Amino acid sequence: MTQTPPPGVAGAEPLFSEAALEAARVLFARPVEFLLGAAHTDQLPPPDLPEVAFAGRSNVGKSSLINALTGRRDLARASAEPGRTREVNLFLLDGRLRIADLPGYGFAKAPRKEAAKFQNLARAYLRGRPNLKRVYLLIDARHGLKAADAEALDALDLAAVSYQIVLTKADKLRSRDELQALVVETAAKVARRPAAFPRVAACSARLGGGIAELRAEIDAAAFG
Ligand SMILES: Nc1nc2c(ncn2[C@@H]2O[C@H](COP(=O)(O)OP(=O)(O)OP(=O)(O)O)[C@@H](O)[C@H]2O)c(=O)[nH]1
Ligand SMILES: [Mg+2]
Repeated sequence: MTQTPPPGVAGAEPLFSEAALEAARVLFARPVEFLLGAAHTDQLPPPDLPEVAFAGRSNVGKSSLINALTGRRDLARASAEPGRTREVNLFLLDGRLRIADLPGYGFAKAPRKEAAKFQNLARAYLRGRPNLKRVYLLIDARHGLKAADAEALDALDLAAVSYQIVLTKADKLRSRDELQALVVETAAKVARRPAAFPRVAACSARLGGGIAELRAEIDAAAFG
């Protein structure tokens, strides 16, 4: 199958027009505020605004990516200690888009057992948000899709929530070719999953690669 290489990868066709990239840049430069951390789904605000959510294994870079997208250093709390984000943390961008930082999965003393559970709170959130426009399922580019991620993908497919794979920490790979190969391989792995978005994104929160394009992806998913 053919698969569009990730933005910033040699040979990639531009995915978004200059106008779309600029509109998304402007959106993400608007004021953003922390709304609340919900330990239970009944603490969530009514589903009256479009929402996007960031999910993935502990330490994959969810909080760092939210900071990179919004250009804020410490909006979402990022940490070298896995399992840092334990609640559904909601942020409000420009008074019109909510962004959810979900607790990571796969971190426990018995990792396999914990991974199989895909955190009940995140699961409940994913099932119960009619305003959820897309979930960004983050995968560490050094590891690729793992068995533990299959549990999360299954949960998303079951909940019929549209989700897009985002390869994180792209700066840790040795070359663009390596990244491109991983994008193609990952896209093939999710091709038959009913709720998976066909395009696989890649980015580096640290160096900024792929961030402008991911902003445009989010803008399109939320308001397109
Ligand atoms: N090299 C590199 N490191 C990154 C990148 N993004 C995040 N990190 C590092 O990865 C670690 C985890 O990042 P977080 O953003 O806290 O990850 P998280 O997914 O929110 O983690 P939990 O909340 O524990 O589930 C931190 O040490 C970050 O500095 C990236 O793009 N490149
Ligand atoms: Mg976090």
